[in-house]
Amino acid sequence: MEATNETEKIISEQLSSLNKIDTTESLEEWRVNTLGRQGVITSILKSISSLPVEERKAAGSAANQGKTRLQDAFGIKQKQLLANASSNSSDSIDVSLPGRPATRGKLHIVTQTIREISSVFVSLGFQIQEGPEVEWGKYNFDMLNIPQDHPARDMWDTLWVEKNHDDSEPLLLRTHTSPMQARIMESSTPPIRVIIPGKCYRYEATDATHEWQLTQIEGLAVDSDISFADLKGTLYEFAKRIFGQDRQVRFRCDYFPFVEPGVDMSIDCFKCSGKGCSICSHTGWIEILGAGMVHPNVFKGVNYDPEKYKGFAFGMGVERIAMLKYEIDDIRNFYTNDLRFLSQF
Ligand code: FA5
Repeated sequence: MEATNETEKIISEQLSSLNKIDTTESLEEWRVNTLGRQGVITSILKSISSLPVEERKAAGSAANQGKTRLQDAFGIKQKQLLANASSNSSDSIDVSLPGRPATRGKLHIVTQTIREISSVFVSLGFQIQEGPEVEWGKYNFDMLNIPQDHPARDMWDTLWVEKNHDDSEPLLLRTHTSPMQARIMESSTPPIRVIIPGKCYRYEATDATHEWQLTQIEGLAVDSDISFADLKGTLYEFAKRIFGQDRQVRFRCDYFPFVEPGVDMSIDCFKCSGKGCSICSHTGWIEILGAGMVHPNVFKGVNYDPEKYKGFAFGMGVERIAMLKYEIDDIRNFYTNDLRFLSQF
């Protein structure tokens, strides 16, 4: 009886020391000392043969039951320690940690500027249309009063897709959005008030204010009583709404074969406020658009009577406008896809 009590005492001591274990190394040590070949249980079992016969049965059964309890408790402890180890490892998921903020995409600054300019013109009664970037030579030049071999073709250095072989119509990347003037007039009757935003391409060297891919917004208004004053009023209103009251606006005579008279419009340079710097080529002004009254020959080409209809047209550079508005000093930043630049807007 004494041996049985002693066995139970040892078993509960082993269980309580097992409870305190929190590393796999000390668990292994416990297993060897308790359940191993030279462990506590083995020595209890060995000692049974030296007990009086009448005590052996009870002592043996207490030792075997105790061994089973210790083995079960060992198994449970081993599982607990394994589970803890895997939840602490680096590839596990800690659901209590705060989530990583997802970065929100934004519209490109050129797209934002197109939308801002478009909303000004929409509020003035203009509609928005789009047209093809790969264009026939007929629309890019001929119908804009720039016939084959006309020196004005050199105004726009062209990227050709297919130059004319055997007198077939040449195909090119449009150098400006003006071909849409002809396309729209050809397929509709006045009154027309429309803007056409889109990409254009020029075979030219790049610098701080020139890119080979640029975005323009073309404007066209045709009606029976449109004058040059309407053109100036519309463009002043646009400049005031986009740049604010304080910026200086300058109109100068300019030549475009598809308008007469023709002008260009500039805004005072944001960097030097008109004093002259490298961005504005020391002129104090940055040109943002060309404009004028639609040339009678363009009207004739789309079967409009130039005696009956008058119209104005303009074509503005969107990147140049964004440069002025946001004080961007190099146009090449727009298309290098550097997030440090793009995420500022
Ligand atoms: C034209 O493209 C004419 N189609 C504009 C026009 C339309 C005149 C209707 C009359 C009537 P121009 O080549 O000047 O004109 O370009 C117009 C504007 O596009 C310029 O004022 C400038 O803001 C922008 N631009 C021109 N070339 C570049 C370039 N390489 N890089 C960036 N912007 C440019």
